[in-house]
Amino acid sequence: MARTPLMAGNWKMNLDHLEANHLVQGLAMELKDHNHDYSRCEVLVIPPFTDIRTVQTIVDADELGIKYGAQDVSIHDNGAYTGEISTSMLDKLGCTYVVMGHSERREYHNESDELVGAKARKVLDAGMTPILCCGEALEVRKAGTHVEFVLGQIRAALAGWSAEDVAKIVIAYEPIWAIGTGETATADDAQEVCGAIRAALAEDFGAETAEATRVLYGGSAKPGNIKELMAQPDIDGALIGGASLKADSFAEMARFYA
Ligand code: 3PY
Repeated sequence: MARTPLMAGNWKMNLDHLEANHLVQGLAMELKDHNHDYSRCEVLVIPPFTDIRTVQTIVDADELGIKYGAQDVSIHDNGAYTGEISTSMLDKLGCTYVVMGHSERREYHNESDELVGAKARKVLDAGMTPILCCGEALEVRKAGTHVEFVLGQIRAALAGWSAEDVAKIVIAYEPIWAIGTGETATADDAQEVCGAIRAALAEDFGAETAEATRVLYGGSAKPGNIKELMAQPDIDGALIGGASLKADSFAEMARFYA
């Protein structure tokens, strides 16, 4: 079965609810003006928690094809966890995707592979799709052990998972040295790791699962490099930072196939 490409905009800690409103309206307009075919590329925005309700209202009111999700989630259901947000809270707001293990959370919040795996499990059990991030730092890349490192992150997070469940998740490869630096991995660099991820999924969970699981590239993806990235056989979309904050750039990336 062919994998549907996914263009996901990670807004990080940017935009208040008024700015979110403006961006989503602008994005919807851009996509509509170009007759965007959502069956050829899913479009997902991932705002801060405080903007989700605003995004939901716009998307529902105009029955837009744009999907929305969250940047993180708690592994707890409810209770005394100050500052945390549960899967059921996100699900009730209509979120369909949740990111976990972004390198900024791993670095600033000491998130381990095991915690990232537990978050992915929680999200899947709540009926949403996890976007599990992985990626190496510059030292690891320079040492030439990046493939091993990234596969280690994924294998630790997905230990004990069934092939059926793995096929439902999205994996996002984001080399840390390419995040917010303007440096992009070349399409060949990105394909090397995304291809290795798919080969490891085939080895661990079988060819059918590897064929079904979507693997995204992230890290300074922009309109200027998206076509080349999307031409790679194992890249099924992108997790986009800065370029997703502008309606025209993001919409242009979602139309990579045009
Ligand atoms: C980036 O493109 O910089 C990202 O971190 C996307 O998640």
